[in-house]
Amino acid sequence: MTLGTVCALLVLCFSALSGAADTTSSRSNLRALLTDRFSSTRHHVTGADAKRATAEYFIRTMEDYGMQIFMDAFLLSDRKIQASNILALWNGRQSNTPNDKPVLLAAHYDTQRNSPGVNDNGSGMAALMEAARVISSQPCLQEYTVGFVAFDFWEREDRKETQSACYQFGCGSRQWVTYSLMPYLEQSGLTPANFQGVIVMDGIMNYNNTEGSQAVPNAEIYKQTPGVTDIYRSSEADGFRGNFITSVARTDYDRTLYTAFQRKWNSLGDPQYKQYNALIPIKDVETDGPKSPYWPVYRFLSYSDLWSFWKDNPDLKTMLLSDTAQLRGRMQQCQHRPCDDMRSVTEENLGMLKKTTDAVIALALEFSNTRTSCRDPMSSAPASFKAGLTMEGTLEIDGNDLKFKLVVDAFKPSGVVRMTVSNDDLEVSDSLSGRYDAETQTLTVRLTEPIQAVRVEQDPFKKTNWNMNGQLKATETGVEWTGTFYNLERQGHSVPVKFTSADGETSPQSGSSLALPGLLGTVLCAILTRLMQF
Ligand SMILES: *[C@@H]1O[C@H](CO)[C@@H](O)[C@H](O)[C@H]1NC(C)=O
Ligand SMILES: CC(=O)N[C@H]1CO[C@H](CO)[C@@H](O)[C@@H]1O
Repeated sequence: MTLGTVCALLVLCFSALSGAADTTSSRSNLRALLTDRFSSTRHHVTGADAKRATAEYFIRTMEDYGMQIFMDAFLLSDRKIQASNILALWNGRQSNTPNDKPVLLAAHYDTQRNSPGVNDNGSGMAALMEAARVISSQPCLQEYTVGFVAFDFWEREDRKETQSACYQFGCGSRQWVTYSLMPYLEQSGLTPANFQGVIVMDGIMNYNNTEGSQAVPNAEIYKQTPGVTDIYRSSEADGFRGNFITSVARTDYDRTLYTAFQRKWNSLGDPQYKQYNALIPIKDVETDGPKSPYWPVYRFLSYSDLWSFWKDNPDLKTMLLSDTAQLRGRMQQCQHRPCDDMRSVTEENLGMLKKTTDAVIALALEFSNTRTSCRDPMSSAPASFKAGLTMEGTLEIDGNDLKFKLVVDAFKPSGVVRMTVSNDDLEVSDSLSGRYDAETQTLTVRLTEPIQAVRVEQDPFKKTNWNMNGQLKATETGVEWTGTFYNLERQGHSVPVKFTSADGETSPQSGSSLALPGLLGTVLCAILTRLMQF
């Protein structure tokens, strides 16, 4: 091996490795989310501004993480009250293909009329957003899609209330599963069997280690209910302390979810926080549940957004994480009341929220097949590919060659790329976001916001499939991106595209733009070269 080869290998080696990204949540972020974002009533009548602000904050934050946003707007109460579910997609290598195996995390962002809803369900939303931050900062492009969905209108109301909406629990999630999830799977050629499942988080931070703080109504029935006896016995042996998170799932059909969650939980520290399963040994809970002698227990367990998934299609794998809500400690008095407030944010409670969030993150990273090390996106990309770069290219649309301009708005260490594509003559401009895959030197971008309006005649999900994908190469004058533009709305129309950095727009800089790891390799080489000369 020549010295040159050794040097080349060294540079490659040092620039190849991405620094291991953190895979755990931050306690202070969780606290800040609860304090700053989820501590005032988020209700369409009594807290409309706060609710709107929460939705906007969720969208802005997820966009900033490089995710694709899909709003599902719908109307309730004789079409008078507007509602919206929000989905943020962290797309992987197999997204929008029949090889995808998506996994979803979910929570609801609305509250009851008179409750700040810090625990219910600010805690689920805080976990959802913190998990999104950690997962989207991983530099290795994962195989499968991870979706983060914030549901509107979980909470139901009495018709007597002024401007009431949603008279049955889970209006938002029922709407979403039927009109968003199922069409989304179908667009990618997926069936519920390809869907790895959804984790619904709802009230997950009320920890109480006081003996007897865990209430168990109808203990005689609970004790002998199949799937629930274990949690009853464990809790009894521990003096009915409210010190655990419950995974509610169906014994056989949701097994992959609750076993993985338990595995992740047990691998984390802080053993004072426990985890138990409450299982329902029925697949089609809506149809077959009522026939069971234990129906009152199973029905109680399924009072959450998970019901919307099971109801729509029993093949959708679903698990709920819950601190048992109004059955524990203070929440016996505060559930859905004004006192579900910042008093919930204690160090002990944050500890349980953090452990739950970390187990969920670990599960999502495993299910999406996110590797912990890979080539570093920034140092593997052509040196002049960075924020501010302008490229030009032609796109064939309806037989016409149209010139488009692409501006790179951001290129992050996680490989996230945000761009604006525009055509001045047509006066169109769209935000794109995607990832640079250092392993294959491929850049894939999608429309950032496929739709923001109430569903009309067209199927908005087709727009999630709009993408541009191609190889990114350094050229003498800058960068070239060659690949295909794919638009499902046009019958799967796929056309070749080529964008090149505009002349004089960028000068390929070597030294200054070398990433630190690459620089390290270069310096080592120089030293090695010196040594070899002696
Ligand atoms: C724990 O539960 C007990 C019994 O319900 C209650 O009196 C106490 O206030 C709770 N402690 C906290 C910190 O919520
Ligand atoms: C504390 C808690 O869990 N509150 C509510 C959160 O949302 C679920 C439904 O998704 C309700 O059942 C809980 O009451």
